[in-house]
Amino acid sequence: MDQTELKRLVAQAALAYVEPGSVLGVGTGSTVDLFIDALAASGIALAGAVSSSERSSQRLAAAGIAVLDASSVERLGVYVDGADEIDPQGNMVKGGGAALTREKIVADLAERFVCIADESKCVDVLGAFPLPVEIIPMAAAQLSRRFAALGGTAQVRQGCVTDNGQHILDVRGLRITDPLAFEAEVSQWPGVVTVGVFARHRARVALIGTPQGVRTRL
Ligand code: ABF
Repeated sequence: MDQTELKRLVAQAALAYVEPGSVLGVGTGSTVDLFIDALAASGIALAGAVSSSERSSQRLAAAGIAVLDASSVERLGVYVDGADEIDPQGNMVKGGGAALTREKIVADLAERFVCIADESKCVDVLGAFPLPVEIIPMAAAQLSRRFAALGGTAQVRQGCVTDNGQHILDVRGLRITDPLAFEAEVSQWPGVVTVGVFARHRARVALIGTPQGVRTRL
């Protein structure tokens, strides 16, 4: 099975966590694209979806699923989203798709984060994937120096402006052994909009696509 087939497997498996008639939180990325397609084909009727990006909003609308504003809901039962890395505790690195800020906003509304990923995303320690950080452009140099002090090499993602009109730093060379502490520390640095470590909002359910089938980690 190639990576797309593994992604399709977990996208299909995530339907089991979708409550008919509910408002669903929907993430961003190619795995989520396949989840939206599976949702459309399933016939499950939703009250609507709260989306984490323009990309997902367009795909949801094309599938006939009403896209609701995040401010119109108080709580979501489930948030389905992918990841760039996920560790055994459900901590994630996210933001390869430049949607990390709205992903964390929607994840914060949800009772349960259901992560859908192929097995290539599973790691023991976060950091091999260049850590995405959404930043205010004027802080780029100072934040790069702060990451360098932690052993990281930060690079502004060329040609990328987020849905929020900000920039992304991709930070290579980090080994994030305490994701919760790292997320808390970096989140308070001036100029950081969102750091792509999801520890406070870790996945409660992880559906991992493998050639032997879907491995579910609760
Ligand atoms: C999104 O899922 C992003 O945070 C992350 O980069 C992406 C994973 O991408 P894909 O599903 O395309 O592998 O939530």
